[in-house]
Amino acid sequence: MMKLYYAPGSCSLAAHLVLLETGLPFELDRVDLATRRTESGQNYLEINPPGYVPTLELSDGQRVTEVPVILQYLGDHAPKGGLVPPAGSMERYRIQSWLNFITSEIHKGFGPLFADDTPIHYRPALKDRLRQRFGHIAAQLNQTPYLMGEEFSIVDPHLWVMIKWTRMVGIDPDQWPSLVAFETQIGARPATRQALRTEDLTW
Ligand SMILES: N[C@@H](CCC(=O)N[C@@H](CS)C(=O)NCC(=O)O)C(=O)O
Repeated sequence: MMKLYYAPGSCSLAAHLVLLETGLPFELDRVDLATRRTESGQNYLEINPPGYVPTLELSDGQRVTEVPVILQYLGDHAPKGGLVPPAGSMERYRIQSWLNFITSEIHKGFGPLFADDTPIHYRPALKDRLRQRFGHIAAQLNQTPYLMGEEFSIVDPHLWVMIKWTRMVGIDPDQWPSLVAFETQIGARPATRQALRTEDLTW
């Protein structure tokens, strides 16, 4: 069975959501990011040397790392398919552009806003940059219900976690009604409800 190493409410939630969407069997192992130990008693640095979550461990022990790659692995192996366009298609490159945009332009933009040691005067510029990036996302969601168009895909849970984070750092998503509609829609999916219960989140 596959295993996901995760920390509640972190970016690993995107992988947790997509795992549930696929219907594939999996187990969870919670990582304490302060001590780098897992709930099952392993040294997490031996599993993923940079020490961050998520890591997806396959049933044969091989490991897949980095959120955009884990999501694509899961989409490619979803028994019913339909969660990611086929490799080599133009649509696959399009979803990779979104995944990369979210991971590098949005996800990594949050890091300094969550850190206590970021100088206070630097925060407004960080938030402005993120607002500009979310504006780009909102422009797409003004046209289509999901990032890739009319159908839900692996990139939507990734985006959903990022929208949830905006509220934690004082960026008001209400300025983008299409983003809030998307947030409500993804938040109501059975997989999302289940993941939030399991991770004990009251989002
Ligand atoms: N490039 C990595 C980044 C993962 C990442 O930033 N994980 C955060 C949680 S959202 C983490 O574990 N941070 C703890 C640390 O870096 O020590 C990926 O895409 O998987």
